Amino acid sequence: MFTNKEEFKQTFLKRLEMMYGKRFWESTVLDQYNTLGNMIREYISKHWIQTNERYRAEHKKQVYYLSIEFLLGRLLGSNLMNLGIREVVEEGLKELGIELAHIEEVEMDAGLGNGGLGRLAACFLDSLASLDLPGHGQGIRYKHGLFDQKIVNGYQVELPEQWLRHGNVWEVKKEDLAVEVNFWGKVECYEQDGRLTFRHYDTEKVMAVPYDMPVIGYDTTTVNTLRLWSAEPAKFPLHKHVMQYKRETEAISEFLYPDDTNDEGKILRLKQQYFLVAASLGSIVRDYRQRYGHLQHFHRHVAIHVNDTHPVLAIPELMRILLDEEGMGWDEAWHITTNTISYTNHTTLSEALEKWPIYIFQPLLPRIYMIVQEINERFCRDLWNRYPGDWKRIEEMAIIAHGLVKMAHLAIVGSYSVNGVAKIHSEILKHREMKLFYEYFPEKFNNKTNGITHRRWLLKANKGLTSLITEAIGAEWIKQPEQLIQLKKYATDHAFQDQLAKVKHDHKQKLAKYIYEKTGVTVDDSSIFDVQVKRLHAYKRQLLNVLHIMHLYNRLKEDEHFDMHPRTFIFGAKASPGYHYAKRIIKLINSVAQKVNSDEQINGRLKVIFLENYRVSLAEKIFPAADVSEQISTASKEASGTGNMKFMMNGAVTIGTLDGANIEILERVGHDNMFIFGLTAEEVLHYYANGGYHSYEYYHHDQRIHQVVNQLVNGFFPDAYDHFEPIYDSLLAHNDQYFVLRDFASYADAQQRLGAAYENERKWLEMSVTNIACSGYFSSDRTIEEYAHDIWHIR
Ligand code: T68
Repeated sequence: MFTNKEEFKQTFLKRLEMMYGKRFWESTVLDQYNTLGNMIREYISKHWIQTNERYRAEHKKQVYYLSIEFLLGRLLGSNLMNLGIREVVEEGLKELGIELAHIEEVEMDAGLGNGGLGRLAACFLDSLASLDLPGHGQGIRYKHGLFDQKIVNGYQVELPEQWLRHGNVWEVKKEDLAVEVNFWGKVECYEQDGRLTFRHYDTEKVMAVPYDMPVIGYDTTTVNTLRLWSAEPAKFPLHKHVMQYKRETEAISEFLYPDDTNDEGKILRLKQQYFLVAASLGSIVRDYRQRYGHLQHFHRHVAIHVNDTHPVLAIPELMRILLDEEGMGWDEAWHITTNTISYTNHTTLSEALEKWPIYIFQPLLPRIYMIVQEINERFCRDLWNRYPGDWKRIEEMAIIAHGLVKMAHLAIVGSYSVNGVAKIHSEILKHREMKLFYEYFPEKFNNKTNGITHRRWLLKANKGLTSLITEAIGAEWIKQPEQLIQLKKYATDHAFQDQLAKVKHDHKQKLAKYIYEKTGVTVDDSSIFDVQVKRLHAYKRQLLNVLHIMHLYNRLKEDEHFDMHPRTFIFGAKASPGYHYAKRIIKLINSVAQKVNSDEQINGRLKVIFLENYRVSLAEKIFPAADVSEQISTASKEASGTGNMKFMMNGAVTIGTLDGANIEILERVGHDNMFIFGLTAEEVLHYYANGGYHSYEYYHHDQRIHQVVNQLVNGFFPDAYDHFEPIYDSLLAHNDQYFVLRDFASYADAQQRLGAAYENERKWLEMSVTNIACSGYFSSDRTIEEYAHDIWHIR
């Protein structure tokens, strides 16, 4: 391939001509991007093959991480970095008169996910490969990832996302490895050689075709695989309505999270889940049979991890294979299955816990449903033996009850490990949400605090900070991120602080430029960049942030002596298309932005920016430029959060509640380096147990709250008519479920402390350095080492 700049240039030019049949000077940036991608794939192909051969030869236990989402973002930059060829390529291209950065910008994000859960899966793949661990991803190759968001008149508009429009250089289609997946049909049961045998027939067949993407480790020859499945019609469909069959089949891998407010949508989602599971297990088992012949020791060589409940059908599907295809008895099959599957829970919000109506489940997956019924009956029998007569408990724990299949219950019963994603979250699971299960299976429950890959979120996104750190403490931290703690000795070092300030300021300038280009608003790059970027959800309380901004605005208008360091509040958030309340919050943020940004009287001391279409590639521009990280969820609601870690690692200081991983950040940086406010989880849960609180009292007694809440409905926003009434009602008529008004005063106070702290630049920089120094623990390398050691038992 190429070993130096000259060779790179030669190869690049030749490859470009070969691929596109034109001269370099005629090529587009897209041609150049595809050429580069193609060269990299070739560059790593040997290592990709060798990695698989090595795993096979060494009989290594393999982990398969099943996830309905993989939020990868762009791959060119991270692949070049992980391969250690970024400089050669960058310089080579420069000599040809092109900027690598420009080429990187034409890559479409692989946006096959919503938020935290999907991005976590992507970080985990990066860590697995970088730690030379045999772990692979399996997911769905959605034709359209999460929608593109446009803001029109302040409202969110959704457009279909088109990441495959120009093809995908990173994937290899493997038609020969397609797996057949069966839906609908009938099951017959007969006796053969003295045992009950089941036959699933008259089914609708779908071909699952794999597209493999290489997952390239950092500074290593390990290349793991992310296998994404695409749904295609069977070659010779024996179907009455061929066109309809074709449409319905392709729909399976068309969209991430189709609307499921109606039954048709629900069926499609359940189809997607079974499609992922059946295709993944089909290919894992086929591979395994080729190597070992029989499946009796399957669990010793394979670990299957289910990311939330979406792939939990892996449990009955593995049972089906072992029972119906391998002819095993129930007990042996159950032993293997429950020693193969492990499960991560990502939420305690009851509305997010999946439950499938039987009338949808049973006809679509008749054999799988029978197996789930059998699992349920056996489990309930065990419960009866343990808790004789305790019907209430058994009813609460059953997998099937009141016409619903409870996927979280199935996950716990059919796996050997159940983990939460931050300490507090795992405790809430054990002692509240899944209390009964914890009593019954205490040994299954454990915690794995989330992490993020420092390679994408620091090395790639913030090269200035990366060099600065390495100059100070050497480069070991890159392989051992917990070494970042060495930076603590530089926390009060003025020279180091000054360089850090410069790096931060450079990023703020760049982001200010981006903001201007996208929104036409000028922001002051010496103002405090206070950022809240995440999915829009009531519990994440973007509303608390925006009400406080309205309050600051009111003060600036009313009190000419009010002295405040200029602030720029930056938001990025997509709302689920059917989540109307969340969409109104987006409109509110934009209405406030319009009002504030155009008010000359406040003289630019306050600006509000909503950046549309928040996604991984935009996040990489935002985190390095942030001064303040907003992590203000209602305590007990945010399972972990991972944005909090990305901000911290880039030197932002957190204002946040005692929720999710914020608590573990606080344990490391201490109250001197973080602004904590609000109710604790215990207080919130206590309120819930006692019927909530009286938001009216806070509205009546706090003049600031009174004013901003009234402004939602009194014509203060002339462009929004009565559009904010539901927000007003959520706060007053519906008793403010998320304690926005309850936490307002405490939040405003924390904001004031933060503003005062920013005035002392030395002190602020000390806080910033301390946050970076303590962020190593939150590398996903640490998280993955814990999974590998405690759950998967791989080396
Ligand atoms: C997030 N969950 C948690 N869910 O909210 C966050 N859910 O606290 C945590 O840090 C992160 O997971 C990683 O553990 C999600 O992102 C979803 O996106 C989701 C999607 C569909 C159904 C349910």
